[in-house]
Amino acid sequence: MNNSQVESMTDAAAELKKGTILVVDDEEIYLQLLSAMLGDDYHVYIADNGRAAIETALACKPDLILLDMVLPDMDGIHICTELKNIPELAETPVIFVTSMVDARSEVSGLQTGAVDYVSKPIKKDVLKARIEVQLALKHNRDRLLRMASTDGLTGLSNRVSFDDKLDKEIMRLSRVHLPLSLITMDVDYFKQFNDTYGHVAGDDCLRLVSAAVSANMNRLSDLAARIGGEEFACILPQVALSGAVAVAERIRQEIHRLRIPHEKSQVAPFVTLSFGVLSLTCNFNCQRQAILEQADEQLYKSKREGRDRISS
Ligand code: GH3
Ligand code: MG
Ligand code: MG
Ligand code: MG
Repeated sequence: MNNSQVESMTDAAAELKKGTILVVDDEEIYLQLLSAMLGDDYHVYIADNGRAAIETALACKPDLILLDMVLPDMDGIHICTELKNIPELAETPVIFVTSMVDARSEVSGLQTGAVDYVSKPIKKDVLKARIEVQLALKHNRDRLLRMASTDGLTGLSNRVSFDDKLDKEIMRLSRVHLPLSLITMDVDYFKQFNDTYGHVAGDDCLRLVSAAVSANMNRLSDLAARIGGEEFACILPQVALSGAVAVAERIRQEIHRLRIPHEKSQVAPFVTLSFGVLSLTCNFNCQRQAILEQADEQLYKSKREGRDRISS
């Protein structure tokens, strides 16, 4: 077997690992024991104090945390409480693994939000079985959350997650003095497209348009959504009006390049989109509904003035 075969086998073995687990314990012997016990099946990270636990969790985004109760800098209850207050980690399941076997400790551990409580000395098979249960639950929950926030046809965010994100960004706008931009888009003469080429081709067209929209989202904080039948929108936090208009123009041109045939369009022999762009600053004391109405006004201006254009 040559080196690259060995490497690809190692990669394959790494791929087969069933998740990432962070082990937090101040005793070297437990860190070693748990790493050895879990290392073949999971990616294992370790931390020997509370601060390191939180930093490592933020960096490695584990699927599960095994948490000791007694640590030098903060106790397990305190660490678990902190984890639950960090949005990116709040949903990460925590299992206490501890020699504190009294009922009061166990109750407080569970009340803090831990999903399970396992006592030391560790029974390998029992701990592994409990880990499996929690990872399976997390896997299912993640899948349901993804499904609930994704548009089934295009894979973009759906209306619910668009509204959630917009509400969050509006709240942030009142605290942070940075602009927030919104692009709304609508396919031109799409009813005629469906009438000419059929509903299946219409769906394919919407998928192509979605891919072009999503390819132009540059930052992790940007969000592209399908907010109606043939209507799309992007939320661009910390982007000023000129930047958002530039993004809209790139999407408009990308759609042109696709040259999706549309012989009944009154704009061009291919599919085009109309755009509305709106930029908000902290002075803008608005509700989501009012903001969307203003974005729609811009979009309808584009429609009125001939379609395949951007109004802002
Ligand atoms: P305008 O240029 O003014 O936007 O005209 P339009 O024909 O695009 O607008 P209208 O609102 O009259 O029609 C929208 C069409 O989009 C009608 C509907 O059948 C179609 N549509 C909505 N959702 C879907 C979908 O999921 N798949 C397909 N194939 N068509 C859809
Ligand atoms: Mg300890
Ligand atoms: Mg429409
Ligand atoms: Mg339309």
